[in-house]
Amino acid sequence: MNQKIALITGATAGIGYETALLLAQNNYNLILTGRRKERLTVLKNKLESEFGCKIHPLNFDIRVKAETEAALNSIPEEWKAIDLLINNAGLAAGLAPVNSADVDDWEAMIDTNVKGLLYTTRIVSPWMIERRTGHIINITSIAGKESYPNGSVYCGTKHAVAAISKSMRIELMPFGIKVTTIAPGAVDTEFSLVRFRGDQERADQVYNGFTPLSGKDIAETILFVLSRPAHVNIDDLLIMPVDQASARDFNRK
Ligand code: NDP
Ligand code: 8X3
Repeated sequence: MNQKIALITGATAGIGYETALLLAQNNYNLILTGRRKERLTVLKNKLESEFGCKIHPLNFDIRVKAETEAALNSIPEEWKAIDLLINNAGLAAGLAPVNSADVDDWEAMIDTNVKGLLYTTRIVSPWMIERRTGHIINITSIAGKESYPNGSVYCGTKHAVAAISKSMRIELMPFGIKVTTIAPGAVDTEFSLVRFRGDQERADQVYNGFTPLSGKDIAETILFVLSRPAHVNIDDLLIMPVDQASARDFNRK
């Protein structure tokens, strides 16, 4: 029976899904969140039957404060001893300049990537403080280190998460809580399909001519971060495909 508890936001696809798969095999019971309830149910059944862990699925839209608070506060007492929070749920919506971008896309990104992360952390971090232990991993991006044209708000949200994480690290240090940011370059997940509203051809072009990172690569990186000795924290980790040297420079064959 697994011993530790992790909460992963956005576990129905991509990085969150692969991380759930790996942590289930590495001593974690998991609280898994997302809007797509059916996917959460399938994942729960798979992980419990294959790896003998316990899964507590939570189906809510992280943009909606009341929904997020209600879902997280409904977590049973025995599940509140959360050792690890992975703030992963996020998206890019559209790729357009400030003068013509869709304002609703901006709101979706800010509400999910920044406000959703804050709502979640606001509820879970006091539980960690009470136990004087915990680890919070925030998934930022190369877009949190550089800004690229037509990505002002996505880049802005990831820069915001990087800044918020730095303050969190200082605030939570006295309680022995580690805060890590992981900033990936291009990862082949549903990310681009979501960004381009289901346009598979356009999404595929993002990863054309080079080998992108996979969700599994990021899951393994998370496991590396978690496997450091108790006195060591990886503050910030930038991980890129070999054929990507910046947010905009790719070696496409
Ligand atoms: P995916 O689209 O594959 O997965 C995104 C996950 O976030 C899904 O599980 C989705 O669940 C969840 N999510 C999105 N919006 C909401 C919402 N409103 N409420 C609840 N859950 C939500 O993308 P990735 O796995 O690639 O993205 C994970 C994180 O990694 C994001 O923060 C992204 O910004 C970041 N990232 C991604 C990179 C990439 O190239 N792919 C690179 C750098 C960072 P559901 O739809 O079921 O709600
Ligand atoms: C996702 C990577 O460069 O497409 O965060 O914004 S990028």
